[in-house]
Amino acid sequence: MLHFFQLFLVGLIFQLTQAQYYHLNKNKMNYNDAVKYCNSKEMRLVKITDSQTYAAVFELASKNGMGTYWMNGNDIAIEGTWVDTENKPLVYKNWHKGEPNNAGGNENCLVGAWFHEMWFDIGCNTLNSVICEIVIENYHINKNKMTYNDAVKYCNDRNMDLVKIPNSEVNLNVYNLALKHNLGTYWMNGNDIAIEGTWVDTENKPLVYKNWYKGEPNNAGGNENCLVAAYLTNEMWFDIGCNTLNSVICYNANDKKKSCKD
Ligand SMILES: [Ca+2]
Ligand SMILES: [Ca+2]
Ligand SMILES: [Ca+2]
Ligand SMILES: [Ca+2]
Repeated sequence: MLHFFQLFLVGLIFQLTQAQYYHLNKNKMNYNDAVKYCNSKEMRLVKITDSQTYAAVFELASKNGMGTYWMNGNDIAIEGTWVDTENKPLVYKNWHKGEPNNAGGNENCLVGAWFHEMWFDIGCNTLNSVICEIVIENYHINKNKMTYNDAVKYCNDRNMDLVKIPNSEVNLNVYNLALKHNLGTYWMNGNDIAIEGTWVDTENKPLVYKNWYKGEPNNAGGNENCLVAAYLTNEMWFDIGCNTLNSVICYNANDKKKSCKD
């Protein structure tokens, strides 16, 4: 059991840098699987928009012994026209001398390598490590404190949802966003208003993933029916009165990122 967890922890390293939030996986996979892997964490394959971002990513990859790693870019649709997973042209490029060379007529995906601070085109079915990043523009953060119902409405008014936490990776992503914005306590999408002890989201779907703090949910005073996370206790959850006042994180669920062949 211990052995399994050690392997798990070696494979998944979460790193925080100044402006961006990254998740590294040293397991090697093809480009499409890398795109899907990141999307499954509500993240995306790392996008390099400028030289500073690239310097940060390269340093992170080198420090963690990533070898070769996918970055967000391909010329699958039109040879020589490099776009990201949202089909937007790559603005910043950092090709190694002589690259992209489309060797063998079939190098359509973007890879970085530890031994050189430059980019290569490579076959999309080759196997490389993965760097994912939080899609910050999918989140909207409001430090103003409000009740649970007001938080739900605040997000809905923006055509967003109060943030849902489907798994531990998203929980950590959201927690890191909260930390960066000094949120203190913030609402998440969950309540047991209708049936005490039965936790559902705003669509009345049961919460699958839970991350309660020790002794929680305790329904203190018989009236704690809404879901909150607190800065002080890392990324753990509490039930709390729905009329208490907490900050808000909304998520844009309508803007699911497309993987390059879906
Ligand atoms: Ca190509
Ligand atoms: Ca090449
Ligand atoms: Ca309760
Ligand atoms: Ca409680």
